[in-house]
Amino acid sequence: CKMSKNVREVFRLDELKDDIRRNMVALLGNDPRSKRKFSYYNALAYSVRERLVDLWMRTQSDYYDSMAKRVYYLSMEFLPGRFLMNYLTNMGIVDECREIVAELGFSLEELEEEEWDAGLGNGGLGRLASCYLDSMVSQNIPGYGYGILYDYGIFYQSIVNGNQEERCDNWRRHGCPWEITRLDTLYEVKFYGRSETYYDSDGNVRFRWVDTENVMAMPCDILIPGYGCSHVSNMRLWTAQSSREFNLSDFNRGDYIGAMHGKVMSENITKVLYPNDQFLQGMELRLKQQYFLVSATFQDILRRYLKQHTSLAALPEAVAVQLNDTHPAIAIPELMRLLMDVYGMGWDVAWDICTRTFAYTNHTVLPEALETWPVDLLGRLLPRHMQIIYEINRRFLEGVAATFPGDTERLSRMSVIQEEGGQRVRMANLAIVGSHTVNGVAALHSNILQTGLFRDFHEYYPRKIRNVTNGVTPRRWLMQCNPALSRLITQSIGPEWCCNLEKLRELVPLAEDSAFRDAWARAKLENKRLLSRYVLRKVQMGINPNTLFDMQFKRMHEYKRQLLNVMHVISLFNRIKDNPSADITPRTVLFGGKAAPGYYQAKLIIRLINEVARVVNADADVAGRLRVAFLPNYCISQAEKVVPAADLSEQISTAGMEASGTGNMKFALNGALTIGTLDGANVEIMEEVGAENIFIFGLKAHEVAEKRRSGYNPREFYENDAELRRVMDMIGSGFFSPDERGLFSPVYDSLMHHGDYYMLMADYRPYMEAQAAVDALYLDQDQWVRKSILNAANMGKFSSDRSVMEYARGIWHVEPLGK
Ligand code: 26W
Repeated sequence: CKMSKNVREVFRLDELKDDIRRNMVALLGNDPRSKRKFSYYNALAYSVRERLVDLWMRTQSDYYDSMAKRVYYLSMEFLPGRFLMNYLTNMGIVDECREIVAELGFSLEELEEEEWDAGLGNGGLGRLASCYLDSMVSQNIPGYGYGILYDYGIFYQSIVNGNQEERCDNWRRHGCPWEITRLDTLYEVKFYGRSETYYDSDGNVRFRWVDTENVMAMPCDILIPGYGCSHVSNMRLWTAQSSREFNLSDFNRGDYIGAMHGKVMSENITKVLYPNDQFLQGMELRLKQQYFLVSATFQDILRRYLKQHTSLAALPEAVAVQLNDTHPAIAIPELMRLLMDVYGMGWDVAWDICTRTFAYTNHTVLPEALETWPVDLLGRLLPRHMQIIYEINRRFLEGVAATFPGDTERLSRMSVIQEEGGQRVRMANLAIVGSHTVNGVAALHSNILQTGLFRDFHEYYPRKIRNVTNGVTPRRWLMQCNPALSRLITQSIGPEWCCNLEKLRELVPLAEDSAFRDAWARAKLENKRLLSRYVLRKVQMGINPNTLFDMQFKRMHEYKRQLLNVMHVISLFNRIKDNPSADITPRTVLFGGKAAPGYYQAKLIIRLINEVARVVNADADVAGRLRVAFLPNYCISQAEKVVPAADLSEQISTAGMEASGTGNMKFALNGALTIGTLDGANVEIMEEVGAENIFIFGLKAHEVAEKRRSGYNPREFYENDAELRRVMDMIGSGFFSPDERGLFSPVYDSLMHHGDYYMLMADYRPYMEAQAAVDALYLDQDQWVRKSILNAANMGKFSSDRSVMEYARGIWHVEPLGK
């Protein structure tokens, strides 16, 4: 929409074909007559990228000249997915490019498939970071993403005999044409050593960090074009390089290899992404990764700042740093250290600068995901930071004690140092104390932070904890992934929706127009056909596009309750077996998601899905009415195929546990109806689309909390519900694992004997009833399609453009740069 008509000139499209051929030869060293798709993909990628470099440099000098305040989005994870179509979409040259590629003898789609998905994150948090970069640069907000360039991203998942197996994701093995490596920019990052006191020339006590082991950080930039390309920004990802100096003592002893050993080991820091989400594994290497990101990033931030300023006093006016969860929270003591030890400031001045610079986003309330680091580990790796953390805490607790005299319980709850069970640093407490603003990611979640997890802090700092509801970028998650629907929407209401998603409201009246409904249904069917072909390719299974596509795609976790979905599937199976001629709504139930490699129960649920699928899909009575499949290796590029094809989106976490969810937004935006609990952003989705257009069921967050307090008895539901009892007994007795009867006992036991922490038993019957309502509505296609339209039409709020503007105005205090 914002795109100027002269893209042909701006991007020299007349020369694109020649450039592709030139890059085939000059950059790739390939014969231009070769017909290898991979070579053409690369040559195209380089030819596209080179068209953005000028615009990127121009954007950077705009930032510089205007002295605009810049946003630094610090994240241990980014999930950008594939870049090619995103660049073309945001440059507005998809159609032109398709033609050019066709003249070279390829389809754009087949070249797109040559790209390896950049999986530098686990799930929601990483994808959110990438959506926010797209929205920042598309709205001319000067911002950068800072992260780590892992050699190995999230593992590649394959399914072997029904089980998840992990393979390494060697995503850069064949090179990555989007990376711009800055071989000449290197920063030194220090570890270990000790903190030493000395007196400066004025006789003041000062600290310095000495006898350190050093590693070099090298940046690699990936350009991020805004929609319409008026601005191009970048994410800067760091890789570890061995330091230039030798270990002299080894070297002098003639131990050349010994001296090299340490150098080689230091490059391990950025080797691999930790594949746990929502689970902390307190590994030293992980803490090293976090500090590596933070140290390199702050050297870069201060270097850039000091090009234009002589004093650091105005840092908070020029720099806003957003901490994406606590993973980069070591930045708080790091900035204190830099300001005091390197730039000579006193504590109070430094602390004021610090707290006006940082803001922290919390993404989870699960206790096992909250980061704490043993004091002895942190103190050994970062001795000076440990001193600073103690001092931050001492001053902080002094303030708390003055406000709440005598309340020692409160002091111990709020302390940055946890004392029970060996001293540990609570990173969330540190992040709250060191930030001016803390936010949750959906209204319900932020409320839970204020009244639950961070209640003490909310009482102490009544305005610090706020809400910014998550969003997703409509460019990737509608325009790019769903061309059929995008075309229809643009034909009907014009093209502005992709930069102003609220415009989708103009579709509301069209829901009553039967011709429009037909066109809408055709677009959905087209997407379902495409997905069916993909499913056939991936798992050699035919699925029928005319059935209800029921989808649950997200990380495997007990709280997300994929198991509840399986229990519904088993119940449907039983109903069909009991009454083979029953009139039931034909469904295809699809699952996808990775389990953390060490998460036994989540892996067992993957196995259960596959075994249930085996039984169901082989049964002649069921044929044509129920199919189940688990699609291996869920990732961004798979999501782009799955999301547009969904009829029903499963968002069924135990209320109070899913901070927001963003898959819920993507599905609804693409016209899926949601079946879900009142959890995370589902609450706000219901408010936007209307309670009559969504299937809400189950316990509410406060009811879950009450039940936990008053004693929850899952067996009661088992005893009073014959259908549930039968499902549980089938799982427990080995009906789905005849060769290994006890295989699924742990699943059975977790619900029946270990307290059913996630309350599946309580929500089973309400879920079954909501699913029955789904079945009934689907039979009335007119009504279903109407509601599908109303869902998409009312998703305006969930654009990441809105979220980013809320951060910009309310937290970062930055304005879009005028153009
Ligand atoms: C230390 C291990 C670890 C790693 C990642 C703990 C926690 C995480 C993330 C914070 C987990 C995560 O991705 N949370 C998700 O964040 C999304 C974006 O805000 C939300 O939509 C999801 O509800 C939330 O689960």
